[in-house]
Amino acid sequence: MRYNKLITALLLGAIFTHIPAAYSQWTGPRKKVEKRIDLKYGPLTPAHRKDEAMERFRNYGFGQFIHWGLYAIPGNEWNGVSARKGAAASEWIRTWSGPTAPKNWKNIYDQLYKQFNPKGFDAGVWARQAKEMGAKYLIFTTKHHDGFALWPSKYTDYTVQKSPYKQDIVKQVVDAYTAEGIDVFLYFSIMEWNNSNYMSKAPSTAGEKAKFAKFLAYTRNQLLELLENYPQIKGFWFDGTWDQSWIQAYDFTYKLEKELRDKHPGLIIGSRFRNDEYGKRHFDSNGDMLGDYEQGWERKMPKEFEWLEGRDWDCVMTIPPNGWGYMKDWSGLYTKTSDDLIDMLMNCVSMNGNFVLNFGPDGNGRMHPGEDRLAKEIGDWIKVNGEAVYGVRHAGLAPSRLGYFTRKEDNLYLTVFNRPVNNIVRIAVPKTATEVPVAAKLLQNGQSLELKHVDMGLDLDKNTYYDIVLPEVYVSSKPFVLKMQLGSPKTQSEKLMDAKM
Ligand code: FHN
Repeated sequence: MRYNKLITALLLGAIFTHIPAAYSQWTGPRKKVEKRIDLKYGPLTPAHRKDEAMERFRNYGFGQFIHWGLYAIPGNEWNGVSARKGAAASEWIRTWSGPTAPKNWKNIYDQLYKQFNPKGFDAGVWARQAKEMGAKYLIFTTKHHDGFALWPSKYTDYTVQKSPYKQDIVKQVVDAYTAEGIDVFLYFSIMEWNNSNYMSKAPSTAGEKAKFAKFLAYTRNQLLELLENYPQIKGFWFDGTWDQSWIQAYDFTYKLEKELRDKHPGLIIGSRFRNDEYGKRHFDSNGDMLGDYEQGWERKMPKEFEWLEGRDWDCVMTIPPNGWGYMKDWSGLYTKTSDDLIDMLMNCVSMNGNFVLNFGPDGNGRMHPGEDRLAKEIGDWIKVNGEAVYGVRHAGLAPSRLGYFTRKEDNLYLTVFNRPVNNIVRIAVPKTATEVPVAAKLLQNGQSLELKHVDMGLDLDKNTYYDIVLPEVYVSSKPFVLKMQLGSPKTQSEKLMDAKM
């Protein structure tokens, strides 16, 4: 295949930077294990699933995350007092402590469900906005760490059914997004702060073991219930799986993952769900990924494509520095601009990842006005440039300082963020490449651009160059995409003698 040939040639020409020998986190360059060991609780699925559902996941490019729950009511403050310095994030407001925390705060929080009545909520409005923004999938919080279920779960009383609102929110969201052609993944926190059967440490006494066994049975029931109730969903996005109690339950979690997959063929589960018998999370003791995609890129992304070693991944991102649930007050915080977010989006897709942007609607079911504005700006950009975003793959070229490369079939895209002052966009291609840019245009309006082969003849340089000339009169206040047609090289790079010194 021509595509493969180009990739190989380009990869051979790429400069690989040094990878440090050891890296302790689950994100970043990884150390190869020296000796593989026998594991009973390793991966249940192949490293690179080839089925249709996973191919679809790879083609999403852009998704929306929604964090919605009781924390939307306070919106990171209470009676005019900000929780900014007292809680880790807006959706963590139940943990508010220190001098600013209201008296009896946890009790107040736990009673918030009696006020949950989002009259302004219309799942259709959210779904249409997401579609206009260009999201191809949604990750929606069915329950966060507080344990409040947005669906009428049979297995707890702490659900939306007990609130004045009463109706099944998960159903409305799943139906509305599915109707707009947006795939739905359900976020599910294992950890529950106010469930009396939950504990963070590994249960040790008989009493603790019995309690935690109840919690595990409850978790299983809820997950099977979600699959039963919402069969359209494509996957689960698990969270809150870092406590020792869950880590020690590896036999249970292994069997549960199997059961969920058997019940729902094609189900996609990321690397956060479970660990092996040695407590290794995301990647087992042999370094194999535990799940279908890397799920550790939260508010961060890989510096180099090579770190990913071909794995699938997503990057989930907040608009404020941190804070996933509604934050009434954005003042005094840097909130990412649409340029920041488009840059992150293109960075992700250029490395075969999906970029997922988080929204935190308020207690009435409306998005923050800042989110509305960003959704519109991103959507306007994607409408013009989506070809460079969806269904694309890593181009196999060394990174450009001008922007990000993506590739689809015989098309190479460069999304330009840094326009050169001389208006010449220079693209480095290995001299051995069998496919090179043969034509170029502006994706925005189809205008053809002058393309020249430039053989620099630099000693020790394995590249040859293609220059695209930007018309001086072309002005863009946003990143823009150059679309190149790939074909056989028309001219060969001259063979020059290496300098003898
Ligand atoms: O603690 C949560 C946090 O509130 C939020 O839900 C994010 C989303 O990725 N996940 C957790 C931290 O990893």
